[in-house]
Amino acid sequence: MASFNAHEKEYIVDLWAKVDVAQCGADALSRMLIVYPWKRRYFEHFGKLCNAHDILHNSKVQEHGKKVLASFGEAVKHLDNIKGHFANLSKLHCEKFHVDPENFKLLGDIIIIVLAAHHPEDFSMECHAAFQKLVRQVAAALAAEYH
Ligand code: HEG
Repeated sequence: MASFNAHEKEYIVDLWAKVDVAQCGADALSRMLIVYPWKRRYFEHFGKLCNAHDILHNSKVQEHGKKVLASFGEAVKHLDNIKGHFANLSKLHCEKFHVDPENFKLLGDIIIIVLAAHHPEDFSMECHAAFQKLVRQVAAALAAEYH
């Protein structure tokens, strides 16, 4: 995995310090479930997810979105070992949650959109490029233990 240079690290760490993980996490997961309704099947045990209203008012979606983005945020603290950091979580998604790893790329793209929407002033070309690299590396790390 390509490493992050000092500038990329700075863009990532600086923006991340401003991110409201609960709000952006809930926003990212809700958007995925609204825009791609067939992804709802992974979360059937969260209760009613029939339409956008259900999704936006489902407390389990909000909690899980926060959990996922907090976990994503751990990558910011482990920029030099993203693959190692996510090895166990990759196994869990493969063996227990049976999530198709293509979804990690999709959610990564949605996370970028949500971060840019919440922090438009910060989202320069350089900031975008650094986060694009980060979401790709997290997606690759989460897919790494699939067999
Ligand atoms: Mg996953 C559980 C992190 C993408 C579906 N996800 C979890 C958990 C974490 C996590 C920390 C809790 C693990 C545990 O119980 O020990 N997920 C995580 C990250 C990312 C991601 C960091 C990508 C950035 N997850 C993801 C995607 C899907 C998905 C794209 C499906 C489309 N995750 C999923 C499911 C569970 C988790 C179904 C179990 C939820 C539950 O029943 O509580």
